Formats: sequence, structure tokens, C-alpha cells
Amino acid sequence: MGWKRVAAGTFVIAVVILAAFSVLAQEPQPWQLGMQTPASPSKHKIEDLHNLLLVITTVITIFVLGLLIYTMIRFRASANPKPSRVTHHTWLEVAWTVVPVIILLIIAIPSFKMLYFMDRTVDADMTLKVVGHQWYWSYEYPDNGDLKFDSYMIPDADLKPGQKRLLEVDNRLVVPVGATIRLLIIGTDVIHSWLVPALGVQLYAMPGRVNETWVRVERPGVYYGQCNQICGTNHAYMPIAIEAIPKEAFTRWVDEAKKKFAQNPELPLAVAAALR
Ligand SMILES: [Cu+2]
Repeated sequence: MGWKRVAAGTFVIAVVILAAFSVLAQEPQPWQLGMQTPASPSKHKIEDLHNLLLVITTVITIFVLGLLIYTMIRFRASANPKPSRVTHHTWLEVAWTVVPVIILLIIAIPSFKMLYFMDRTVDADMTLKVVGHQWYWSYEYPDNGDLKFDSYMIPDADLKPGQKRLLEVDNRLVVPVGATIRLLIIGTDVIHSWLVPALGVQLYAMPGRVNETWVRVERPGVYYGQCNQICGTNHAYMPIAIEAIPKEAFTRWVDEAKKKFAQNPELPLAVAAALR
């Protein structure tokens, strides 16, 4: 067998393994390391910053550990019957002040860039309002008439096979893939927090204040999240499930959803709630 065939074979095997891993990476695996597979521009930046910080932290930890071991051996009592009385070393002190400042600057620059990148979107294709309640989320689509609905967790007893416990909801938040979505997040009672790891979104839902961020889902699929601000007894039972679908399918979904969630404006709120 020629080296070209060996190289080609190796290449094919590598591609197959990589493809298998990228499929596996969509679903959580036992002993999986790292974060959820990024599915939005913000999450890519978060992962890049995380990887940079991981390198910096590892180097610092190994350096400090090395210094400790060196000091313990080199300056041990048995080898130094007369201990050193040095208390000052100007250049050393300048160095251990300046070097950390430089390291902090290296961390601060990409960190601030990312914060401003995630802060607000300029050209949004659509706006989505996320409202936190004790203990469920409701979603509003102001660009699509008065479409709005509540999203409750499915209790353990009602779970169908394949549905994820504590993560699946009755009405998923449906969004179009590839669209830049402005997210307006508020709370109605206490502070909640809307966290979706794979999309790199985490924002407080504050009563009396609208927080803004944005998201662009890159791949079709279902993304799960949870409230991550302790908000009361059922804090653990207000998950987030987002379904990203192609734009044409989204348009069809909006038409159906408008009928499904149509509300009778004549009906007093308390009656409507009782009927639900
Ligand atoms: Cu909560």
C-alpha cells in the first residue's frame, strides 16, 4: 500500500471521527468536558474568552506551584541554619506589580469587547419579549400582532418518552434560524434570570426595568435553559425550551400560533386565567 493511500485512509477516518463527535456534541454525554456546543455568535465569543482564560489560569497555577515547591526545598530549615534576612527587592516588587497589571489588561480587552458585543443589537430582524413570572415564562412577539403565550414546565407525571425531565415545557419559544432577534427581558413579580447556555444568553428579568440583549440562533434545533436567579419555591421548575426552525416554517408557525393562542379581549383576566 502506497503512502498516498495510507494518508487518504487516515484522512477519511479522521473526518468520520470528527463528524461523529460533532453529532455527539449536540447531546450531553456522560463524562463530557467543556461547555455546550455554541449555537450563537455570542456563545462563540464566550467560548473563545473561556479558552484564553483557561490557558492564562493554567500557566499562572503551574508557575505558582513551581515557585512554592522550589521555595520549600531550596529554603528549607535544615539547609539554611542561618535564615536570609532580605525584606526588600525593588525590581522584584516592581515586576510582581507590573506583570499582573499586564495580565489583567490582556484579559480586560477581549472581555469588554465581548460585553459590548452582547449588550445590544443594532439591526434586529425581529423583537421578542421575555417575561419572568413566579414560576413560568411568557413570551410575546410584538412584530406578529399580539401573539403571546405562557410556557410552563411539564410535570414528571405527564412526561412523554424522550422528553427531558425539568427541561421540557408545554409551549416552546419558537424562533427563526439565522434571524437577529432583539430580546427584551422583564419580570413581573420578583427577579428571575433567563439563561440559555448554548446560545450564550443570560439576563436578569427585573420587575420595573427592561433589559436588552440579542441572539442569532445558527442551527435548527431545541435549546434548553433554566431560570438562574433564585426566585422562590418553584425556581427549579420554570425551564426554558427554545425551538429554532427555518424562516418559512416560522412564518407558518406564527399563523397557527396566532389561532392557538388567540385571546378574547372581552374576557376579564381572572376569568381567562380560570378557564386556562
Ligand atoms: Cu428562578
